[in-house]
Amino acid sequence: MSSMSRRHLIIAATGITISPRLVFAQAAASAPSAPFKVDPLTYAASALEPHIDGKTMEIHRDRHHQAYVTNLNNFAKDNPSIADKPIAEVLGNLAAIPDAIRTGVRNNLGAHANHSMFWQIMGPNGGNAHGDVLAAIDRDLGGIEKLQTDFNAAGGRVFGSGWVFVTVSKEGELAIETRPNQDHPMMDGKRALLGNDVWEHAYYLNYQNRRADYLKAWWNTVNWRAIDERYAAAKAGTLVI
Ligand code: MN3
Repeated sequence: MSSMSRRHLIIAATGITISPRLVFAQAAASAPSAPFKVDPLTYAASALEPHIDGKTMEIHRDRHHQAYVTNLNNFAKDNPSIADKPIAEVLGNLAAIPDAIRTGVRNNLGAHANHSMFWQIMGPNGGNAHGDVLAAIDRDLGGIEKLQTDFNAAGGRVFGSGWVFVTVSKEGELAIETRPNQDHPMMDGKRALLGNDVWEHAYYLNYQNRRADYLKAWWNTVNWRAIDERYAAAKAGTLVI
């Protein structure tokens, strides 16, 4: 029996009346109506200028990412299990999602994972690659310059909308991979160390059709301290998004 129906019985038995507002508060506490949310930015929207302008950041996060999250919360009303399990588990087993919402969950949960990662790996004064991450980049991707050249080329080849990633295995091996639309490496049981959004909404206000210029400038926004943490978490098996 749910806590709501128990409460109704108690109320009926005692004759006590409680305000609708209290009932609503209890219902909200026992079953969150909006389990997905856009996390707060840890830096100002304008902090990445001139590489990414504040207006683009605001529209991208407050409208595009928020719209994906709103869609997810609507799916979760009738399918709470999509919010109860780790994102990697849901995205890693989309076949288990009911037919009617599978494509919607793929697109919107993929988008939520992609964007949550994206805001986290950027920031002002992000420093440079060093330590274990740099060693892995040297070993697997031919060094930082070759990584950037190859990553930008791969991002440039994405036809239409999609993402370019550096994926990381549990052993710490790195690879450059792309995905269409809002697909995420977690759909293949992999993890993203970092990734860049090459949907036009990520750059169009400032760069118009010049995706190559955006891809090149984007490296100035990367927060290598966050990448260090993600790399360690990936090897420990604790990287959530
Ligand atoms: Mn986007």
